[in-house]
Formats: sequence, structure tokens, C-alpha cells
Amino acid sequence: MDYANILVEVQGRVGLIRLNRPKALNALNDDLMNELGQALLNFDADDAIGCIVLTGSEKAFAAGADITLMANYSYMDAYKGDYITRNWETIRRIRKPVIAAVAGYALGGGCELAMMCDFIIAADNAKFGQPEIKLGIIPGAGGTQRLPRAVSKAKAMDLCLTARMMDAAEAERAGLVSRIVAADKLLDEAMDAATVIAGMSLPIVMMVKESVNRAYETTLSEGVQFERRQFHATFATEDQKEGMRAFLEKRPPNFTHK
Ligand code: CO8
Repeated sequence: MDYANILVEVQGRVGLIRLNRPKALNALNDDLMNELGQALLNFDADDAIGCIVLTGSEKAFAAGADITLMANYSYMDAYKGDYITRNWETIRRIRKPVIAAVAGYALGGGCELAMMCDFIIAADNAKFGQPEIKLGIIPGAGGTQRLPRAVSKAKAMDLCLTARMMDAAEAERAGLVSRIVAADKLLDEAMDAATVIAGMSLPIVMMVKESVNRAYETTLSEGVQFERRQFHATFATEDQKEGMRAFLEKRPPNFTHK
């Protein structure tokens, strides 16, 4: 499939998507979000793919939603047209893990997009922020909701109210990113992590993702109950038999994703 705003490739069992609007620092518009959604759904439906990596360029993961597009919006354009936002949530429907590999700017919608991924690996030059307030708007894709859950209310308020950027080190201390790597190693590190995940049993990987995400949607006791049921369900898989047999036979497992 041909895309104009993203580049898509497959390496082993990993699907790689690069945001590719370099002249606008990967600013997110409707076309890009449509293509991203389609590429994610295609990888999710492809049995040969076990994990997905989403990245941008060395200068920008994404510098936010496209301001030229929004500048003359009316309320009705935003509300009734639902431009930009209408395909925004596709990423939440993806059942396989999506790793954000973030170098450079991840601002506004770019930061929100990274936060919708399952975890973020950051280059040492990464900068995160929710600068919408400087434009006279507020975050519109989870910045006021996912950021406090990721980094605490204090830091989320600080970032959303002052529009300041947070560097990679601060983002790691705050819990927004899982690891920091040198910028020139970012993609290798993200692809390596994705390859490790893609080598695990796919149904079990999906159960892990679903269970961890449940922690953000429910009470602790409901979440633990959900986890317990998923744990029980793992014993219905062939990969559980293979994983435990391989351990006892002191050999690597050969998962068949069943
Ligand atoms: N939209 C459109 N174009 C952009 C954007 C953007 N968000 N960011 C950068 N660009 C363009 C610039 O206009 C410039 O274009 P040109 O060369 O034609 O003048 C080009 O990219 C390069 O940018 P700069 O020259 O500004 O590069 P600098 O290195 O000087 O600065 C910055 C980089 C600091 C990233 C700067 O470009 C900047 O501040 N960008 C805007 C960041 C921002 O405010 N982001 C938030 C946008 S609002 C938002 O994301 C709301 C999300 C709502 C989501 C709702 C959907 C569900």
C-alpha cells in the first residue's frame, strides 16, 4: 500500500512505521492520521507481525497537530467535522504492542501520540511538552489525562500550564519513558526490544498488554481479578505447554503463537 505521510516496512516479525512529513516536523494532519491508523490496523491483522514500532525523524517524533490546519477552525469545524480527532483513537484498538521510539520534539499531539503507545523509548535529544496553552487551546488527545497518570499531577500541571519542554532525562525520572538511549542508537534499541517481544507468544503478549492497560481503567480488586482470569486462560494455550516444557528441557522455547 502506498502512503504519502508515513513510511512502512517490516523487519522480521516487527512492523515499523515512520512518520514522514519532515518539512513540518511531522505535524499531524488528517491524512497522516488516516494513514497511520490504516498501517496500524494492517499490522494488527497480520499474523506475521508480533510487535510494532512507531517513530519519527531525528529532529522530531511529531511537533504536534498541524497548526496551519487548525488556525482558522470554527467550533463547528472542530466539533462537527471532528477533523484530526476522528481517527486519533485507532491506536487504542491495536491489540499488539506498539513501542514509540522518540527522538527530538514530541509536543502537543506528538506527545499525546507517544503516550498512546504502550511504552516510550527516548533518544537523549528527546523533548516532551504540551505547549497548546501558548496557542490558546488545551491538549485535545489525552494530554491532560494520560500525562498526569504517567508523570504525576504536579509535573503534568507544570507542563500543561507553562508550556515548557521536558528533556529525556527529566521524562525518564518522571516515569514517562522506559529508557533513554543515544540518538543514533534509538531505532536499533527500539527494534531490538520489539524483536524480543515479537519472539514471545503473541496471544500471551496480547494478554499482558490487555491486563496492564486494565490497571488504568478499573479498581485494583477488579484489575487483579481480571489478571487472575487471564492468567488462568494462559493454560489453554499451546505456548504455555511449550514454554514450560522448554524450561524443563533447558532449551529455548519455540512458540507457535497458539
Ligand atoms: N504544525 C504545523 N507546522 C509546524 C508545526 C506544527 N505543529 N511544528 C512545526 N511546524 C513547521 C514550522 O512552521 C516550520 O515550517 P516552515 O519551514 O514552512 O516555516 C517547520 O515545521 C520547521 O519548524 P521551525 O522552523 O519552527 O523549527 P524550529 O527548530 O525553529 O522549532 C519547534 C521547532 C520548537 C518544534 C517549533 O516548530 C514549534 O514550536 N512548533 C509548534 C509546537 C506546538 O505548538 N505543538 C502543539 C500543536 S497543537 C496540538 O498538537 C494540539 C493537539 C490536539 C490533538 C487533537 C487531536 C485529537
